[in-house]
Amino acid sequence: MSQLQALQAPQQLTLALSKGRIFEETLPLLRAAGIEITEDPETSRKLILTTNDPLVRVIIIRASDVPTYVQYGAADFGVAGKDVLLEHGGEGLYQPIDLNIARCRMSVAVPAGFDYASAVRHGARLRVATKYLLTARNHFAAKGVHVDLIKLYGSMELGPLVGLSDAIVDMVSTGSTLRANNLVEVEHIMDISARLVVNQAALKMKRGRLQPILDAIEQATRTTA
Ligand code: PRT
Ligand code: MG
Repeated sequence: MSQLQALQAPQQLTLALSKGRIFEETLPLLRAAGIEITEDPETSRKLILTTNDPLVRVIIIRASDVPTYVQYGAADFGVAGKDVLLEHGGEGLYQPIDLNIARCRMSVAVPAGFDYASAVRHGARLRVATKYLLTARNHFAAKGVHVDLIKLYGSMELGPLVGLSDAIVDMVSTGSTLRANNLVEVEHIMDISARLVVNQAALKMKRGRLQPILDAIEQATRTTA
């Protein structure tokens, strides 16, 4: 394809989403941009979903893989939590919109009887289990708390219950998972919400097609906030 043909060809867009809350909460924002996903990822095993717009498709991937697909241009844009973006680093990504969805907070939690404040005051070295190594390392370094971080991929809440760690760093939304496991929040690290991320090259090359979608989503985010 010549450069001129490439410029004139209709521009296919690929959007990266993860199943579950990100997918569910992104749907109304897409609808506001005139995009309806015509398949349900919960019942379909397909990894590429069609939409009412033949030039827009949606890929369904793990939440933590969304920044990677967008970074390399395998997806033009995607939706990912701030937690995931901080761990990824954001290289090659343009982050234009805080969608204000999938909201939660990142916190430090410990078993109910554990005196975290006193342990910290006495300079104890704490073992902390988390999926969020970078963010946790920055948090404890800024506070001067000595920690050994243990990388987990899920169910962080189990760590302190079986003696793997003294504390965890995880996402909290209603707090019911912590309560059910006899853990208490002792530090609020940051508020988390999902962001729309765009591949930097796609933003330049496909601006004509992308910008109206980004504008409609941004508008919808403001009216539903
Ligand atoms: O599940 P998977 O391992 O594939 O990846 P993931 O857990 O990263 O994906 P997903 O879909 O569960 O979460 C996607 C994004 O949603 C996260 O990156 C966060 O930005 C955001 N989010 C919002 C949450 C929560 N709320 C949340 N409550 N992510 C995880 N949780 C988990 C938390 O880890 C804990 O186990 O829910 C539990 C706590 O919930 P409460 O309501 O009991 O406090
Ligand atoms: Mg999950």
